[in-house]
Amino acid sequence: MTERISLTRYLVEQQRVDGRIPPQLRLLLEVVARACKRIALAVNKGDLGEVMGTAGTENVQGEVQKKLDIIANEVLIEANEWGGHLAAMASEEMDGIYVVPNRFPQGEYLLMFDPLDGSSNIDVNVSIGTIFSVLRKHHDDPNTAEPVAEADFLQPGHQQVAAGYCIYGPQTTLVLTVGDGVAMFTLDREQGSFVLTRENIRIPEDTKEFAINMSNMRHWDEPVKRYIQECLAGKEGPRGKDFNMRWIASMVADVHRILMRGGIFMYPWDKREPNKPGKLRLMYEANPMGWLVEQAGGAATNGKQRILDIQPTQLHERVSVILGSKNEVERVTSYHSGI
Ligand code: P6P
Repeated sequence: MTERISLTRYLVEQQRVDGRIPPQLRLLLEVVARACKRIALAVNKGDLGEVMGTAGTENVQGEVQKKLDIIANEVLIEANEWGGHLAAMASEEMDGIYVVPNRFPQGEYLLMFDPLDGSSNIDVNVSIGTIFSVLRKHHDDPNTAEPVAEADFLQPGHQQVAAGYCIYGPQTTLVLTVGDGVAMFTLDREQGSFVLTRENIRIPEDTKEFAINMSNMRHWDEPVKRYIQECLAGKEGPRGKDFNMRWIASMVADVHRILMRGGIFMYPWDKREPNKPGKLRLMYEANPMGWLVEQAGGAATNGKQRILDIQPTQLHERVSVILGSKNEVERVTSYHSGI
């Protein structure tokens, strides 16, 4: 039987190939992977552990926090703060940035994460996941002595140096890019390590499967309504083919399906909260997922522009998200420009 390549060996060999993964970034990615293994253990306990239900608190988004949201957040903070690879972290579950305490050395990277995305699915045993994104602290002036601040995080998504997610489903699977394609690592529970199971993942440019929360249809803007109505019209309609629909209400699970077999995922702006550009967060949901999708040959826009080109103005900024099979994303985006 051919020996499986571990995550560590993959990262070391990638570093040898093109130097994309300097030692500090390799350490960061291995520490995040180890944290995800610990989160998986907590998630897998379910009712057997003291981890289910709500924590009785709200996050900065005003959302009720699940116990596991807080556990996952603490696991990621504790795993990453001492290694000397990070200057600071930011999380959906924390109002401001978390600067690495003075008792530890500071590194050059910034780590952002949604520690447990899809947490509305925790109590019903549906796949959830951790999403992470890595930036350099001072992208413009690496030599500055300025202390790290929230403004350092406000970089467009095309400046990410690594991004990925870990999905806690029937398998625990880490999906990662450092800018040279997308690789997938499945947790081998007997060894206790992530092993390479797929690389150079590609998203088909066309699809017959869309993912959107249809209950919001009456609130959508016209271009989104037009696209979905054409999909629903099927063979007899302008698309000339029938479509299937999926909505797991867990972005990690919906995006993973798209990376595995294609599709389009949409969480567009809607008029329920007209002052918000969308529901999902730019820095630690749309940017990492958008880069993964692009690295796999797909596309990711907010309906008007490439998500990775959006200049953030605040840490918890929201965004409209249309991502997946390239030709479908381009079609929806063209409808937004009136074509
Ligand atoms: P809705 C989960 O809370 C999340 O942030 C994404 O993972 C998911 O795609 C979306 O919200 C689901 O939202 O409104 O369908 O429950």
